[in-house]
Amino acid sequence: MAKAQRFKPIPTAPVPERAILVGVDFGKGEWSVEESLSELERLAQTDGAEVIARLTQKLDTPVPKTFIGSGKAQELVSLVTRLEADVVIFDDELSPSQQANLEKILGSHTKVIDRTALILDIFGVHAKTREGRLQVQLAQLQYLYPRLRGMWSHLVGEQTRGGIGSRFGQGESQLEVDRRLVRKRIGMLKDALADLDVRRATQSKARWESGVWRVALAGYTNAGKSTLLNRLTGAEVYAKDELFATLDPTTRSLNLSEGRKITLTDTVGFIQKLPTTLIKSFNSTLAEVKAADLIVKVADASDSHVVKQLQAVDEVLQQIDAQDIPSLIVLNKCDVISPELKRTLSVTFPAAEFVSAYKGTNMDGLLYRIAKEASAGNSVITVRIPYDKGILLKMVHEQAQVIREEYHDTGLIATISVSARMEQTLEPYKIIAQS
Ligand SMILES: Nc1nc2c(ncn2[C@@H]2O[C@H](COP(=O)(O)OP(=O)(O)O)[C@@H](O)[C@H]2O)c(=O)[nH]1
Ligand SMILES: [Mg+2]
Repeated sequence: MAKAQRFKPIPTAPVPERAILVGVDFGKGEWSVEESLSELERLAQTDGAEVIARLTQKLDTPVPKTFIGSGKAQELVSLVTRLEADVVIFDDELSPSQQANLEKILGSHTKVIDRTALILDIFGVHAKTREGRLQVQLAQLQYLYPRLRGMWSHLVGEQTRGGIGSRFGQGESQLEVDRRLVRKRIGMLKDALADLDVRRATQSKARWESGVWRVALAGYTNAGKSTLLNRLTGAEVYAKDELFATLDPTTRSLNLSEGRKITLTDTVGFIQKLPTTLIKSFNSTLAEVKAADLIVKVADASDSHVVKQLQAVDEVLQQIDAQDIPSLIVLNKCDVISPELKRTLSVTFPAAEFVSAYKGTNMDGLLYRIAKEASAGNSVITVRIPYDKGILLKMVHEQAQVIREEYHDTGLIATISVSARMEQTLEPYKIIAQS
């Protein structure tokens, strides 16, 4: 007889936390405070919260003690009480003391976090690879470290609360919240990442030497980078209508129509106000972007902020010193935009390629542009490659555009169009063309 089924409680979805968003209008920057708060709302939703109110204030500079003015802070207190909010999320990064002061004013039942903490929390959930997780942990601990005093009372008082903005550090025992241990852990994470960096650099050098041309997909979060990688290479990267669905870089190879092999890498998405600590700790992920021969900037043409999103992408590229790498703008999701919008966008971005990664529209056009970039700056050389240099023969056939080839007793004599990098590798085999 079958065993009696053991009773299992039906799992219930966690009750979403009630969040109030706070934004300050400093009268500068590309994004209005409302636009920036709408994005913060999406981030909060991604992290499992329900936004119940927004509070904004116009200021020239943040108020040192509480970021917002004292009158506004009182307004926030009554709003929190009236609406029974669990968490207050500031759109800008709070200093540790501002955060502590606000928590004091709001009382121990309300968490105070900022955009950075929220993004770090989402990253913690989405990082899948060892390297990704180490990077997120490092960023989280670096963020926590100066805030430990505040967090300490928080954790002691409300150990069962959990929820958004508090998942990182989850499972750590009280002892581990000790500053000294955190410092030690930060050191260990840095060491582990440095080891991985060395390995990545070795792989990257090998790829460079093999002459494989590399394309990195960069772009705002949710622009469709992962969908595009999947479409072009048949990869199965997680793609979802969510902010920061993918964090870990994935590289796949792809054959261009002329037979040449290139690689395509999907990386972490960008966002405006991306915390600098995060950019720093995502060094190894972003190294993939820095090492690219071409950066394909993927943008969501159907988003009303497409222009600003591309600016934010350029800002991050500048911060990681990748602004001089050749790039190409791809306006994605063109299946859901009107012909009028398409016309307007093609005036704003005359060199952009319109595609739909989802439908597979204009993939040929995009690949043609990539191939053209791949052979830009090429020169035509003639080489003689002995037959025992199998790797070089393979390289010529896979990486170069062969214009003419003849098989002689002494080796393959080929006239090929190659990049400067490959010309350097083939330098010892160059011969003067006879024609
Ligand atoms: N309509 C439409 N949706 C798309 C297209 N490309 C991606 N998406 C959707 O946009 C969302 C984000 O895509 P994803 O590839 O995860 O974006 P990523 O954050 O840049 O990697 C997903 O829901 C995709 O299905 C497209 O060409 N058209
Ligand atoms: Mg993605």
